[in-house]
Amino acid sequence: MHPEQGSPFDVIIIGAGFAGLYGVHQAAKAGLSVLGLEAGADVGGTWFWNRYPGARCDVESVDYSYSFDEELQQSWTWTERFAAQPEILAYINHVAERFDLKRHYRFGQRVVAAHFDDDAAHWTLRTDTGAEFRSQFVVFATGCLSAPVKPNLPGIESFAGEEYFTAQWPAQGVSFEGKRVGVIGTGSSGIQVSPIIARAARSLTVFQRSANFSVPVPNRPWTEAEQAQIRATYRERREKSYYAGAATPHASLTTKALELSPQERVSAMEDRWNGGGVLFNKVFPDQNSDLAANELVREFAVAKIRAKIDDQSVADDLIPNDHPIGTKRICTDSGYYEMYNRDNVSLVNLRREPIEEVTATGIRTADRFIELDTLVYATGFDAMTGALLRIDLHGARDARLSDTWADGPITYLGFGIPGFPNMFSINSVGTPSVMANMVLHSEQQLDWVLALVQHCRANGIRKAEARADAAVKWTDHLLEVAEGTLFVRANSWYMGANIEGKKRIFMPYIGGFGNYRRYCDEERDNGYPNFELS
Ligand code: N01
Repeated sequence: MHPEQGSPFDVIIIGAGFAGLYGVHQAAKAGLSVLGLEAGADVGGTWFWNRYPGARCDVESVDYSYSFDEELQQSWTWTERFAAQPEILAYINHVAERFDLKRHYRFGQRVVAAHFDDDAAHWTLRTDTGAEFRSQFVVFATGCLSAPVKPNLPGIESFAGEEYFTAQWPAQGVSFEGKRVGVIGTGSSGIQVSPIIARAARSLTVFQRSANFSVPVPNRPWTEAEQAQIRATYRERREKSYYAGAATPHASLTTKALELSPQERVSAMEDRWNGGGVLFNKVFPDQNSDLAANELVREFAVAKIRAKIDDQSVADDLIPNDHPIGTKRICTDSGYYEMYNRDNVSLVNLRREPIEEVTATGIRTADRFIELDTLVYATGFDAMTGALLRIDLHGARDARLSDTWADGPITYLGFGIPGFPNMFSINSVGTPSVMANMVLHSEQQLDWVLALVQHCRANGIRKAEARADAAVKWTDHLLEVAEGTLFVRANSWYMGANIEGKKRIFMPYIGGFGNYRRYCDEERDNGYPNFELS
């Protein structure tokens, strides 16, 4: 309840990650009564939970940061090109303190239910502590990769050693010294954490179900000259990013792969491989849509990977052969492949040798028993829809999100779900989100939603609900764009393929951040024609 009047808040924003914090700041600045609810004990979102050693961003730090305040971006100093989790979390805390945002939040409040009252036109949210909060508008800034999934392995509950999830890493850290450690999962998290464990542990066994491509992160401190240059041109850098494909100043070449000479192609790939991060997925404009172009990039990466591994039979297992390169998120690593040259590291290929059971003391595969003191799960998330679907969500006319999305998630521009008035999902299905720089993406999302909230308030509008036909059309459009790419060929979390029984559809909007932003601008500038305003 609103502390002063006992009346509902204007807006409740759920989540204290990059998106939620920015939303709370802008809402308060606009004079709205705003409450932030956060499941964690403090701010940080993804970077609060994923504290595993080696966690690092794959977008350059100077881009993966807020742009809304010139003084903030001029005064903060990123020490490294690709920031590590502690520095990103320190930045988020700095922002929260600088703009006095924590006072708007209740921490340790995981929203478990949200019900819309049609007559009163407000939402009632209940948290896991039993507390209830009401607001006219609700914004779910609950993250795309925030609903961790524990694997469903026989006997998993019987393991008597230490167990850790990369996505719920203890703040006090973990010692692997002298331990026999197993890591399950070889996505971005497993690939980042494993080399660090390998250096400390007595032994490390990596259990791999699917191989992934990884590009080395060429991390280093920014030089003072670079920092000065970035500060001097920050505005231009941001302007370039606001309507760019991935919300960063970087773009792919404009010439298609096969139209370049072999030397030009290699030089372009070398350049992007050395540039690091996710840039390697954007060398040629057609690498994610034309299999022949993709194959050139794949062959280049395979040669690079093979060169790092002493035992080529291990390399055979580590090189993916089940998806075009880049159609699953390319990982970024620091010494992942080289790690397999160590005597204390071994790889178990679960496709050949599946896990039969977990016991109190280790893992039995089809071929052997591996004794373990510690198990690390880097087994991923129920991506993009999981955080919302884990909440008991009832909209207008008793709509339930689980029913509305039974045949797959539909949204209008990601923000609006038919049947759920005054509720906005941020960085959701139907947005570029995970394909783009999440920080600028979050700014765009919250600016758009808060403009709609203010439009409603200025015009005496009690309810804003996405039109069902607009949501169907937008979802068809996003699937059509995806069908024109190779992304639909991979069993990726983008497709919902990592979750048993989850509807397979490509969830993010792959048409580019700039194009998406133009659709959003148009909707706003035309007075929200695809929303029912009443
Ligand atoms: O999760 P994942 P993640 N038995 O889903 C395996 C972002 N991120 O946390 O592929 C055995 O990619 C599963 O196997 P398979 C980034 O967007 C970014 O690593 O389903 N294995 C897979 O290998 C990333 O894409 C950074 O066959 C099982 C792994 O677990 C996203 O988050 C860092 C299993 C899960 O990989 C998710 O990454 C970290 C089972 N029962 C994360 N169940 C940066 O660098 C699952 N697996 C910025």
